[in-house]
Amino acid sequence: MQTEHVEHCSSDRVSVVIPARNEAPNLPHVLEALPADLHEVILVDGHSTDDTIAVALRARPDVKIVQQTRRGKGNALACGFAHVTGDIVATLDGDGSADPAEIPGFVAALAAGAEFAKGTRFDRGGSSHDITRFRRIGNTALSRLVNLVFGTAYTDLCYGYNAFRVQLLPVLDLPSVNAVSSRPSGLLWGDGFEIETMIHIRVRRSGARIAEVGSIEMARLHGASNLRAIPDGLRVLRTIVAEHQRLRQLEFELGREEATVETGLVRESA
Ligand SMILES: Nc1nc2c(ncn2[C@@H]2O[C@H](COP(=O)(O)OP(=O)(O)O)[C@@H](O)[C@H]2O)c(=O)[nH]1
Ligand SMILES: [Mg+2]
Repeated sequence: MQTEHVEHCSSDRVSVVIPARNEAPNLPHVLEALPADLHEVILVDGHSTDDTIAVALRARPDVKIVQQTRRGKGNALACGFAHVTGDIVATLDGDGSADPAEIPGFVAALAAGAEFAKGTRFDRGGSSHDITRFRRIGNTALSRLVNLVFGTAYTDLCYGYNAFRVQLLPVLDLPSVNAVSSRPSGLLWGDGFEIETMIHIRVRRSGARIAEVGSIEMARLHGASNLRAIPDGLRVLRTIVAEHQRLRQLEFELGREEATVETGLVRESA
């Protein structure tokens, strides 16, 4: 599927989506550091048991609070995307690890012609003060695997600081926010930390212009990461396999459609 290439114009409205689960001590820092002139700031609460919502509203009274429908960062992002009304979506974490002052750099990459500006901590001047050695090795290996399988040139597969044009939302085809999971975990595939991998593979498949943007990840300010390196790393690995199968299935269906049209077997009533 090829997306229509859309040119950036300076009047583009930037919507910021911030997933947050128990980030009350970190949110004032994040929200107060956001650049001026944003179209909207959407905070997706992950059933927080602390003061996340109250603190967010105090720090930024115009913040739009969205309650996520299931669990996990992926579901949080999908819920946030469903409320976006701007032209550009920027995603950043609410734990203080992502510098909001980098948003204009992402938007500039879109202005320069990219449709997806993908943050990288490992190229273009980026770095991380947050990632562990173990996670870094896993991320490098998984990035290489995706590059090999999907022909991408990603230097940081599992990073969620990105900006992209809203026209790309349909190609992400994320799990419906209204669906109910019958799994004991309460998650659908794509609801967890595999979300970045899913997005980066699907964007690639859409044919969108992708540009990597260097980003300096700071250490999370307070609290602990929700990510569990081994189970979540395995979810990423399974996502790569599942996306490869999905791609083959889509290509098979496309090929069958084309063959049907070519051989004149298409029926009016179909
Ligand atoms: N709404 C929501 N946000 C989440 C969830 N899990 C993680 N987050 C947020 O996603 C961002 C990144 O998560 P974090 O735990 O810091 O993972 P890490 O950065 O990969 O170590 C933070 O802002 C978290 O609060 C969730 O289940 N729901
Ligand atoms: Mg973090």
